[in-house]
Amino acid sequence: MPKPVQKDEIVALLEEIGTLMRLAGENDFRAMAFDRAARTLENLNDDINKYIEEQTLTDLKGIGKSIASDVYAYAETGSVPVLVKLRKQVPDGLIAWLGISGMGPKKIYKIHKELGITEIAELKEKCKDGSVAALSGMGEKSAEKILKSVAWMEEFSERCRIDEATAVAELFVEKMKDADGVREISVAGSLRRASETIGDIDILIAAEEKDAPALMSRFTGLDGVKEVLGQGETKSSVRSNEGRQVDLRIVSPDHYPAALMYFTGSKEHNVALRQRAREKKLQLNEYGLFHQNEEKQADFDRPLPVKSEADIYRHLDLGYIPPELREDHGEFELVSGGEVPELVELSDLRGILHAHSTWSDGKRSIREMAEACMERGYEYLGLTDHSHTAAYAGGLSIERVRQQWEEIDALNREFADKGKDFVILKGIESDILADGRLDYPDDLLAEFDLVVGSVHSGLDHPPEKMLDRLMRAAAHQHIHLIGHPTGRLLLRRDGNKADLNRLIEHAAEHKTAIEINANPWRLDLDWRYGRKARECGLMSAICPDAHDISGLDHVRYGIGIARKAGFGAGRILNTKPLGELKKWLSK
Ligand code: DGT
Ligand code: CA
Ligand code: CA
Ligand code: ZN
Repeated sequence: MPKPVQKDEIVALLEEIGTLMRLAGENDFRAMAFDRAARTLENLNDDINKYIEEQTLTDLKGIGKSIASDVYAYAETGSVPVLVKLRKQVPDGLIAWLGISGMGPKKIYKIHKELGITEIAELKEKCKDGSVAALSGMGEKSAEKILKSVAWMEEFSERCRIDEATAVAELFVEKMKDADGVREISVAGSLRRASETIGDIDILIAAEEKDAPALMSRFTGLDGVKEVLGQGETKSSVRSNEGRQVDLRIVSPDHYPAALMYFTGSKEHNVALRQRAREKKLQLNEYGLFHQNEEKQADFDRPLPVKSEADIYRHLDLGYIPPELREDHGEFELVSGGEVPELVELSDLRGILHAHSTWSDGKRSIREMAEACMERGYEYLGLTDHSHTAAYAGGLSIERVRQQWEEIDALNREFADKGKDFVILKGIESDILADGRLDYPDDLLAEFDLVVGSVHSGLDHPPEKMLDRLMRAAAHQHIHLIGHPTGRLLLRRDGNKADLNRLIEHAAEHKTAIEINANPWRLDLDWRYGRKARECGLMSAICPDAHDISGLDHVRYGIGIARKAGFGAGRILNTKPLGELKKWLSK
């Protein structure tokens, strides 16, 4: 019996075969057949497993016998002989060349074959010494372009952190929003969805057709633009000074709501929405929502009235789905029946938990951090410097802890005398030791207002051992909050592989919260655990882990992740007013 497969998985499989065939220098017609089949399946609305079971894939236009049997083989055995062969045949080094912008598989194969090289370092050399320029169909210009693209690739990985993308996007939006003819402007794509890493930045503008050319020229001519990658009437792409790709699309005001929805994605969310539309004999596309004609296509003369994204969702009997949730990750169940989940917002935060001062590895004094919190309108700061074992980060000895408390008491007295409604909580970020114990003896831990437990050493422990450590810590009578549970650094270092589903169950049982570390390097707990956390009743907190004043503002990225996780304010400890928070911490 074939195992059930996902359509996406088969599409990716066929695409990989097509690409590898070209990299292997095989007949382009054969490779194209795989691309065509991938496109066909991508657009398939029925369950692909039905076609596999009945062996009727060849009924679909664009899928021939040989590709169909590859798919059947995959469903039956989990692998495809032709792919296994290709993976062996194509040198790994060449695959990396696909990341060079402007280098397609055919060009890669040609250079590889004629110069006998497989590594990017070799490619750079051959571009510099004139060998690439000497190839037929190439030239000085092509070689230079390749060198430039390789330099880009090496300097900027393809994806970036959300704080980097946000800074670039805000600059572009700022410079475009007041231009003549701009009716509406928004970021779209993964940035609007608050994804943890961003590929390119998408910006959408609503404007009349007559205003579009001037807007496009303004965009491609902005100061922040280093290189224009492409300029058209409705779409342009540029490379920003920081090396990020920014795409701008201009649509007419009528099309704006549907276009915003389309270009916000995710692709998977869009696919599910279009399917839902078809079930109602409607067609959804980037222009709007339309009735179907006899050919089951959009009848552009019969649009449904749409003034906003919410209207589109309503026509599809759905509540408004906030952008952060649009990942086809359970959001449709969340809003079925027209209910809209109330997700936590930045303005719900009452205080800061998890921040450092010069007492350990922070850059600012306790007073400076507290004053910055007050300026931002917060009621409390849960100060959590590092514990003793974290010697590299200036972790506090027991004696230093007591001295720090004196300083905190003095500051709190001063704030009270001045009539300021602000309190510093005595907290600690205690290392979770190799065996799962916390740093410091229990009687000292008991005296803190707030105990965060984090793993900072032995990060490479195997998953079972790591889970054990975390579970032991979560069950500790004096811990309140687990810090950055996987320890990942986005785009730089993978986190531990402990089974977080089990940790979440266990932490919820012991009334220990797990933070969403809002530092854009971390964003850990990952939002994908949101459903599990909601089911278990896990509490969380949006923690900046600030080591400086600017770090406090990272909570905005934590809000994005909490919203992606489907969390309302009630699940976030630092939305509680001080009195309620203290009550929660003391139980
Ligand atoms: P990124 O840039 O990799 O971080 O991720 P996105 O989601 O921003 O992806 P991007 O920039 O390629 O496209 C922006 C949105 O446009 C995407 O989320 C959904 C929509 N979109 C783009 N291409 C397609 C497509 O082929 N099919 C569908 N359904 N939607 C697409
Ligand atoms: Ca994008
Ligand atoms: Ca894009
Ligand atoms: Zn910390």
